[in-house]
Amino acid sequence: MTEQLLQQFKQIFNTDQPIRTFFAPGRVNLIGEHTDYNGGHVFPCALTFGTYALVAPRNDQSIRLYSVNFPNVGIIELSTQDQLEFQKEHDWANYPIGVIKEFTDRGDQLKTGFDVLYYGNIPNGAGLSSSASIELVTAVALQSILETTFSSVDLVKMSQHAENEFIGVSCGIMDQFAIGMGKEDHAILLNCQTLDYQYSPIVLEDASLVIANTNKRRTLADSKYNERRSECERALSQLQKELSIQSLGDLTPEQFEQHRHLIENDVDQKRAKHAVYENARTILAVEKLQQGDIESFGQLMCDSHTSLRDDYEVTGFELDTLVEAALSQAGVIGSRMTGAGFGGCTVSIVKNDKIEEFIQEVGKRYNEKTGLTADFYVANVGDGAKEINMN
Ligand code: NG1
Ligand code: MG
Repeated sequence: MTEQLLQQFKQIFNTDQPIRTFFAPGRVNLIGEHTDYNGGHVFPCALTFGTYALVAPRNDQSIRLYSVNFPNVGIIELSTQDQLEFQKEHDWANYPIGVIKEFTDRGDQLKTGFDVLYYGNIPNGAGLSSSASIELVTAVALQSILETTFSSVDLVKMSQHAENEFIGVSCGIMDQFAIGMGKEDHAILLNCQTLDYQYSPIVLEDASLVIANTNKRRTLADSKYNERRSECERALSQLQKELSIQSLGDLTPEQFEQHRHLIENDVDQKRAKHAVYENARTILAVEKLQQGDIESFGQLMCDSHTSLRDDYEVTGFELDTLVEAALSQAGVIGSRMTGAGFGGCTVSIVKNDKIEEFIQEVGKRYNEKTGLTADFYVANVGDGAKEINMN
């Protein structure tokens, strides 16, 4: 595959400059959903599939971007002198262009132009963060080409800023952090308020992580995402009348129960309840995992799904069907939706000797109930964004 990408690069850009290759993974969040923008904890890990970027410098001021995944869009051509702004016709390339702008906004002049070819093997729009993957692969590539010295966390923040300001998606920091900072065989417990983090080895003994894609397009995800953010913000501001807290992530479930009456609207109360309890669940789940208590970790994953279904209301028929089907199988230790919800993927912990049966049976039940076909991936936990050697 990599040799093929090199050939394609030479063919498309017609260059004999040295080509360097970078990779950024996708991510899956194991627990801690819709807590990042509420100042709580998340527990994601990087995957081994992701986005490749092959990069070569040019002798002139052109920047040329091409994605193997979007051949119809063709080569997007810019100049290092351009005022970079979001343009609809740039399509997917707005993600890298937003990151390029982060560098130029910090005074890092683009001394020469460059060519970049992208190839990604993350299912699009499935909640495994293909967008953050493109952002981070661009950030690490530019860092090398421009010889800048931003820290990895700086590159994470620049990528999130590009998504917030250039793309206009007001996401939290989880995706970019997991992808920029990931570590093979580890998940990251991240406090999204302080950005304190801790790597935790994923040791599942005789079990694996299995991702299932509903293949249901997440049409509601963007609008409902922003709605949930405002519901939580409203709840927070009402709690702040009596409590000096900065975010919902500052509250324990006990404190929340004592003060929840301050939240006027019942719906806002349920949303805030999810954020507070999910944060506590995440911290507890990581403790259990570190103690080798995978059963309790799995149970907390299931509790997370129930809370996302009943209190946060971001699951939907497809995700609920996949999780129910998963939990009816032997050898399943835990199962939940992952990402923003409304479609996208679930993640389950499944005993290795039951995986084949799991895929067959869950796939069958899902298809019978929804008419859709799910895709399954046994996930390996890989490293964060980095340069790779293609030889
Ligand atoms: P996905 O599912 O990757 O869109 C979204 C947010 C995260 C986080 C989760 C919910 C974006 C790009 N990312 O993830 O920051 O809030 O939902 O936990 O919107
Ligand atoms: Mg995205």
